[in-house]
Order: sequence, then structure tokens, then C-alpha cells
Amino acid sequence: MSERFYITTPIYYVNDVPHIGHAYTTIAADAIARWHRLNGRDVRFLTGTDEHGQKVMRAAAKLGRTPQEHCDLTVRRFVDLWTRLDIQYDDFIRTTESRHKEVVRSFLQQLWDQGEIYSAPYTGWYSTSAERFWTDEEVAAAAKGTVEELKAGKLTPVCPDSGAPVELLTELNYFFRMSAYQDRLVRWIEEHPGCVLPDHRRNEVLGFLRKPLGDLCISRPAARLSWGIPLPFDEDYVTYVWFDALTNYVSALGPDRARYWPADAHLVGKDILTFHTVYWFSMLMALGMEPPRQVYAHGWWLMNRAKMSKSVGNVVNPSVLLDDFGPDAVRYFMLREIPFGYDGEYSDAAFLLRFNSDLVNDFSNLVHRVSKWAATPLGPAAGFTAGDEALLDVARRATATFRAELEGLQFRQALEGLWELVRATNKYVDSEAPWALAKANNTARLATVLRVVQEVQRMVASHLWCVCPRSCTEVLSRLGLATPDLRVGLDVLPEGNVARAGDPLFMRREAKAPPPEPEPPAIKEVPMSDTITYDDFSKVALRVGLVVNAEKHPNADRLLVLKVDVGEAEPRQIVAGIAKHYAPEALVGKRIVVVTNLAPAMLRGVESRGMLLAAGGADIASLLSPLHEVAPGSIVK
Ligand code: ME8
Repeated sequence: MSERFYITTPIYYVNDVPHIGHAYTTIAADAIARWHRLNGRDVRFLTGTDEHGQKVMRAAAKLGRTPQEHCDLTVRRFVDLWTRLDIQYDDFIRTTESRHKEVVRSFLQQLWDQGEIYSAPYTGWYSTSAERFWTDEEVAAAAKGTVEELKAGKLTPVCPDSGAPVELLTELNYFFRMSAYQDRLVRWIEEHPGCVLPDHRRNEVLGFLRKPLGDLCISRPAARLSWGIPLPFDEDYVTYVWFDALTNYVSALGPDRARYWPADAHLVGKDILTFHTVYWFSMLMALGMEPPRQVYAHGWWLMNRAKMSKSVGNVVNPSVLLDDFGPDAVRYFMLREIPFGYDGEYSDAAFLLRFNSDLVNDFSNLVHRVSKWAATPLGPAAGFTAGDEALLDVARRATATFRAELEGLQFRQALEGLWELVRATNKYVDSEAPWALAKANNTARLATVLRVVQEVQRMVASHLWCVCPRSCTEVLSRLGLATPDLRVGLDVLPEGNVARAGDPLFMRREAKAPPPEPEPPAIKEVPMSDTITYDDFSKVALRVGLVVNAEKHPNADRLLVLKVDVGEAEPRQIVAGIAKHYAPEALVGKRIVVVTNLAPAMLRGVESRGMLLAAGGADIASLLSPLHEVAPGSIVK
């Protein structure tokens, strides 16, 4: 039987609307899966959705649906997006399927029988508004103090999410003896250097394991959270979502577990590295199973220097890019633009630049510029010049680089390598000038030059197919090939082969004119004689804020983006139309007055959560500042 290769993506939260960050991991896994299939391996590529937990339960309740109905509807967003992106997964697992639930319960039962799970009181800070527990560290940070101060009763404990008071609660829960695996985890990771990649992430995990490792609370009382998998040994509890979710990588294999486990590669974002190494490896060790051969944590797509995420409001919707550019352009851009393992900034300008330079000028041009002679039968695979052989040498190097880099998940380097061949071939066409050969009736040399170029088209399209399947399938079909052929040589296409001409694969696009900058919201001059009630006034929440950071807005000259500490766990991001009046650096460290309960708004693509008070009406004369150094978050009335 052929060598097997099992690759997975995270299972995404079914409740979310997928953005290009989610697409990134799935595109990378698809490219690798296609590559290994093409090379004859027995590939299993798994993706899916994570469907249990508080958020799903709440969202469903809000919409008047059962949680299952809600999942059945929202899962379509992922399935449809993967179809549009030409993702060829072999299996899609949903954690609400019975095949998954059965395995989770059998794992729990086994660990319970082995004495790996025990029950004990759990004490934590419970927030009724967030319906969850917070740790001492989280509550102390939210209360702007230390854990020691919190324990000494010197802080008012508040919820990091809502700022509402939290109370110390104790409830009985079940714990997995994860702490017992600390030494084994360290040893395993040290002895298997490739099991956590890139290396800087491996060091991060080893660093984490230098601190004492606690046991893992793996239950939630069903009275509080019913949307989960009941524990097999105590139905009053449901399984902690991460224990449930991680098990998908095994549950999806069903009867093929022996063949495909351990997985060859779990691709994940760096945000979920600890879960996939510390939690998952120790769970598997306790179950007597081998950890995965590789967990590869890639970086984040950022926009405006922040992680792209729904809550920040800086997401790029892949459907919009797909409508405009099609799947190959999205797939190519994401894998070519940033090194796998590092963060990168998304911008429409960068997307367009890559599209026009790499896909239009280089790749599409390579195919289109000789399509005029598509009907000319190919010459024999003989009579090559030194120039022809030199190009074949470039092809050997480029394809070898592509293979090595791709198999090491270095997509950017793989594509860069292949592009050397694309560019060298365009230069070759410039210097061999088939149009001049045709004009001079030199049909023998023309047939040879066409062979060389068409063979390169075949080699490029066959390799690139795993990243850009749609356009490469078209190129290959124009050459008369139904599937990619990875052989490196100038003698693969038969003598007399006739190609088919077609439209350019990609057409140049111009940047869309930026939308006009919105007018600053008009400041209404309220006559001093107009009165409001005290109740009207008390609806406005005013606080003292401390400016901790200020930067120019990336897309608007008159706006600044401030980070203002208003006494919450995190500084607020506030966009203000004051760039003409204040240099960003002049504001840092200043105390100002902030309206904190203004509805959030997007200002030229950046979310603003609040407003500053200023004197001078439309033409700002001065921001308002308290006379003394009062603490950030102090109420203003
Ligand atoms: O964490 N840049 O699901 P999730 C790059 N259900 N990748 C990003 C990204 C960004 N800005 N945003 C998301 C979960 N991703 C759990 C996983 S697995 C057993 C359970 C990608 O829907 C990246 O792969 O929040 C990240 O790890 C994943 O989406 C998180 O997806």
C-alpha cells in the first residue's frame, strides 16, 4: 500500500463568519494534501467545525432556534466557502455527529477507568454576565492590580469582559491529571524535534512547560451549560469544549484509525498552540496513543496591525475577493505573501500588486504569449541549443526547490523558486523571438522553441496545480493533458502535439479609487437656552481616560487612532478627527475626557469605541483635560 499522509486543519467555531484567516489554514492544508496525492500518497485531509459551547447556545437562543438547528444552518458558511475555494477535503467532521460524541465518551470512560480523572472542588471568579470563570491573574489584571492585592482583598474583583463585579465560587468538577505528564511532554518534544514547528514555537511550548503544569478541568456542570457532550460517568456534567474538540482528529478516522494515526500534520494558528501540544499530547499519552508527528503553528493575518478577528471588526471577507478575483488568486496570494509561521499584514493594495505582477505579468503571460502558435505541431524532442538546455537547468533547480520547500510547508519560498522558472522562460521567449522565426519561415526552430515553452508550461502548471488548481488544469488541458505530470524534461509532450489557444488566464486590474473621505460628523451647536432633564444627561457615561498610544489612521489624513485607558481590562480604541490639531506623540500620557457609551462605529475601516470631548466646536481649540491627575476610569459628571 502507498505511503499514507494524514493532515488536518483546526475545526472552526461554527458560530463565526469565516474570514481569510480561517481560509488561510485550510488553503495551506489543501495545497499540501493535493501535492501528496499527486505524488501517489494515500492522503487523508480532514477539516470540520467545533459546535458545542456557550457561544453557540447563546446565539441559538437569541435567534429562537435550538443549538442543533443553529449549527446545521451556520455550518453551511464553511462548507460553501470551501467549495468556492476548491478545497478537496476527504472528510468534514462536526462535533455534534454521533461518530464524534461516541469517541469522546469512550476516551473519557477509559481515562476515568484508569484513574486519570478525579473530581474535586473548583474555585474561581464567576461572572454572571459572561457566564464563565476567570482566573486570579485575569481578574487582578482587570482590576488593575496584582494577584497578591486581589488575595489580600485590596481590589474590587471585576469581570475582564464586562467590568461587572465577579464573585468567588466553588463548584465540584472533574479534572484530568495533566500535571503528571509534564516531564513526559518535555522529553517527547525534546526527542522529536519536528513535532512542534517552527522552532520558535517549539521553544515557546518548552518555555511554557518549565512552569509547573496544573491539572485540566474537563467538565462543566450541565445545569450551567447544557450544550455539550455529557460525561459518561456523570451525566450532570458536560465535557469541556477543548477536550471535546481536540478528539475530532481521532474520532473522524473511525475504523481507519490504525492506518492514519498518528497524524502527519496538524496545521493550526499560533493562538491554539498550547491546546494542540500540552493538552492534546498529554491526553493522547494518557490514552496510550502516540502524539501527532507534527503540529505546525502559523502566524496571523493582521489588518491595521491587529489580528484579524470579528470582535475587532477588521476582517476581510473571502467571498468579496472570490467574486472579484476567483479562487486561484486568493489561494496564491495567501501562500505567496507571507512566510508560513510569521504574521503578515493584509491590504488590498498588496493583493492587487501580487495579482498584477505574478499572476498577470508573469504566469498568464507565459501561457498567452505563445498561444498564437498553439496549432503548430510540436517538433521532435531533439536538436536543443545550449540556451534550451540552460532553461531546462533552471527548471530542474526551480522544481527541486519547489518540492523541498513545499514539503517543509514553506509555501512562499516554494513559489518564489518556481517563479524563477516562470520569469526565466519569459526572458527565453523574448530572446528566441518566435514571431521572428515565424516571419523568417524557420519552422524547424519555431517547433523546437514551442516545445521548450510548452514543456515549461507543463512543468510549471503541474507543480503550481496544488496552489492554483483551476488555472493550472486549464493550462494542462490546453496542452492536451488531463492531469498534472511532474516529470522534468523537454521530451514529455509527444511529437506533433497540438495545443489549444484560449483567453488570458488572468487579466490586469486597476486599483479601485479609494472612497471619498467622509465628512467629519457635523457638530450641532445646541443653543444654551435648550434644556434637557437630568435623566437625559445621566445617560451619557463620561470617564477620565489616559492616552496610552496614538497613531495616524492608516487610511485617513485627518484621523488619529488612540488607545485610551478608561479603567477597563484593555485600553479602548478611539478614532478621533484631531490629526490637524495634535501630533500623535504629543497626546501619549495625556488625561482626557471620554464618552464611553457611544455606540461603536467603523471609521475608514478602523473600529472606534468612544468619543473625546473637545472645546471649540467644529474647529477644535483644545481637548478637555482634568486639572489634576485623577485615575483613568474616574467618573466625570
Ligand atoms: O480556535 N490569521 O476555532 P476558530 C491566521 N474551534 N489564521 C487565523 C486567523 C488570522 N487572523 N484567524 C483565525 C478554534 N485563523 C477552535 C479550534 S481545533 C481542535 C479547535 C485560523 O474558529 C487559525 O488556524 O477560532 C486559527 O488557529 C483558527 O483559524 C481558529 O479558528
